[in-house]
Amino acid sequence: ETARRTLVADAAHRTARRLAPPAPAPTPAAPDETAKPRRTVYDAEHGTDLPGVPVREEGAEATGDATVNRAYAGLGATFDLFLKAYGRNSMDGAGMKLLATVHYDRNYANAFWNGEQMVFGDGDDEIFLDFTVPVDVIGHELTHGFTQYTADLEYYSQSGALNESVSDVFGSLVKQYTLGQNAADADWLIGEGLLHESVQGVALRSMKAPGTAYDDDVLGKDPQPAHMDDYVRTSSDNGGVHINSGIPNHAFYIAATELGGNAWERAGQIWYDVMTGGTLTPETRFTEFARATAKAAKARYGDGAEVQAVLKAWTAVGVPT
Ligand code: ASN
Ligand code: ZN
Repeated sequence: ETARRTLVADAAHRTARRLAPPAPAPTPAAPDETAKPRRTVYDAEHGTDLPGVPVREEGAEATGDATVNRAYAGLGATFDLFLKAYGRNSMDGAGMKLLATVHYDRNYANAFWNGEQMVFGDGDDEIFLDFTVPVDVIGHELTHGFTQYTADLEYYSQSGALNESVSDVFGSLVKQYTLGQNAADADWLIGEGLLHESVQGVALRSMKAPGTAYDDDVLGKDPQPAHMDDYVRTSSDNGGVHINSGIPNHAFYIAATELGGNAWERAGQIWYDVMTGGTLTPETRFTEFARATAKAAKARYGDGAEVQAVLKAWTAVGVPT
C-alpha cells in the first residue's frame, strides 16, 4: 500500500501546487526557433529544502553525478520538443527558467512538479529506482508546468485525469522525439526502466495497453482502464487521476497510430492546440476535451483524416463526441 501510494500525488504536493502563484495570462511569444533553454539543476543532498544547492547551470559541463546530468538532459529534451515541434519557448511560452532538484529526501519514490519546479527522488531501491532515469517521467513533470500555464486543468476527477494524461502524452512524445521514433515503433510506456528488477512489470503506465504495465505481489495490478466502461470511481488519488488517465491516454495512442508517422506532428499538434486554444476551462471533462480535439483537428487540418482519427479514438475508448 505504501508502494502504491508512491505512484500518486500526496497532500504536500497538492498544497504546494495550490500555494503556487496564479498562472499569468498566456503570453503569445513569437515562435523563435533559436530560443535556448535556461536550465538549473539543484541537489537537495537528501534533504527536503527546495531548491537546494545549484550543481549544474545552463551551458556548464557535465558533472560527475549521472542523476544531475540526466535531469539536465531531460529538461533540454522537453524544451526542444515544445520549441521545435510547437514553437513554444519554455513551459510558459515566455522563456521561463527550467529548474529541477535531484536527490530529494531519502528513499523518496516519486517525482513531482511543485508549481514552480521539478523535484526527483532517488527511489527506494526496492520498488523504484532513480526517477531521472526515464526521460518521459522528466517530460511528464515538466508538462505539469505547461498545463499550469495553459488550460490549468483542476487536479481532481476527470479534469485531473486529463491533466495527468496530458503529462503522459507530452512525456511520451519527449521520449519519441528524442529517439526519433514514429508512432508504430514507440513503446508508449511511461516510466520504463524505473521499476526495480524484483518487480513484475515493465513501467508505471502503458498508453498502448492501459492496465498491463505491472502485475506484482507488492504493487498489485496496474489499475488503469482503457475504456469508460471501466472508469474507476474513487475518492483516493484526487478521484483516481493517475488511474482514469488511462482512458484519454489510450485515445491519444489510437489517434496517433491511426495517423501514423511521428506522433508529435499531427496528433501532438492537435492536443497542443487544444491546451493552448483558450477554449478549455479548469473543470473540463473528457467529453468536452474530446470535442475540443475534433474542433482543433478541423481548424488546423480541415475535414480529413485527422478529424476522423480523433473521432475514432474517442469512440474506441467510450467517450462520446
Ligand atoms: N509523480 C506524480 C505526478 O507527477 C506526483 C504527483 O502526482 N504530484 O503525477
Ligand atoms: Zn503527474
